[in-house]
Amino acid sequence: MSKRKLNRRQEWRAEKIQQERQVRSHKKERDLSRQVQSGDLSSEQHGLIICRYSKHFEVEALEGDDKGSVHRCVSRNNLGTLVAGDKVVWRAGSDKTGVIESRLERSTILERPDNFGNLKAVAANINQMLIIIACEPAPQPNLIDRYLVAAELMDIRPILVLNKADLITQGNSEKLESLLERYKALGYLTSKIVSSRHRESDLSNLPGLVDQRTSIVVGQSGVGKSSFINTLLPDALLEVGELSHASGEGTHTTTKAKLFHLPCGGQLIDSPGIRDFSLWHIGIAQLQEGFIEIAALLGRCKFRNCQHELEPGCAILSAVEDGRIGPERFSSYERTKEAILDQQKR
Ligand SMILES: Nc1nc2c(ncn2[C@@H]2O[C@H](COP(=O)(O)OP(=O)(O)OP(=O)(O)O)[C@@H](O)[C@H]2O)c(=O)[nH]1
Ligand SMILES: [Mg+2]
Ligand SMILES: [Zn+2]
Repeated sequence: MSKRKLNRRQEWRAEKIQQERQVRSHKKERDLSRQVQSGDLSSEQHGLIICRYSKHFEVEALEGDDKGSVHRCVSRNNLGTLVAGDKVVWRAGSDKTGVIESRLERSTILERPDNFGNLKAVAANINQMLIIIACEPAPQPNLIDRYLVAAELMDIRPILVLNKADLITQGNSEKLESLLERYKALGYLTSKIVSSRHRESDLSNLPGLVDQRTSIVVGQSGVGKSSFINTLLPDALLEVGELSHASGEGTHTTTKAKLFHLPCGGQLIDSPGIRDFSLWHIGIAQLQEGFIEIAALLGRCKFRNCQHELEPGCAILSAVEDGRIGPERFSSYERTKEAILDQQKR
């Protein structure tokens, strides 16, 4: 079969799939309207998205007699992406089902580009980011910095949390301590969990940091994000995966962001560990704002359009030279800048 013919056929198939989708979506809308008219659905109320599955959502009732119960809901068409943490208007149906009618405005949204460069929402209305690191898989400072940039740009508080402290040895402690110290020196909060695998873990300093906040738990696959939530909330029963024997990396066990309530009043959102939290969607000016020690010096260079690369009188390069900006952070900034510029050229 010629390539052209194959392409036509593929086009026809894509069109057909599109038409079928439209028919299905019209039918769904018609059925939902019929259910509302026949009184099968409750009046509108506020709800919270706990988790998004491929075709439905877990929605928690935020008001009424049913407050706190979780319903399996479908959504009306054209609501855009709904993610864990989104507040919605919905109607309850029978047997813990329901229909999402609209989404309320978000205070924050964490987004990241997927491997194809499309921006994907991860979680909404968060006001804190717990960046989990561990001795294994080994921390990637550039990834930590990218998360920090995302938190800075969202204007939410990041906390660096060292997990798997039970695996800290004389051999690896110095490196981990100096990594944490670097971020502490920048003014970031850091915390240590003795072990998220053992119930008797010392998590006592964490509640103060997480209560009354909605925190997204992020970090490389395998650092123990889900284990950490299971320890705080044994009923969460999140799936936990061994590290790969071959690579020592995590095996991408968690695939969906999911929200949990803490007894102390806060919320935690577990998220899938990713290989590369890209920042392709932001500009260089935003990147500079996200590195707080660089942001503090913006506007102080001799030339107004200074690129902080080779220019004389550059306030940032001179801070790198005399150690006010650490070499690791600056090279991390340069690496991320290159990645963003590379992506923009494509
Ligand atoms: N020694 C030790 N192992 C831990 C600790 N916390 C988690 N682990 C182990 O680390 C591995 C990965 O844990 P997960 O909780 O699945 O990690 P995750 O960050 O949720 O990984 P993804 O869902 O893939 O992003 C599992 O084998 C856990 O048993 C800890 O505090 N100490
Ligand atoms: Mg997980
Ligand atoms: Zn400069």
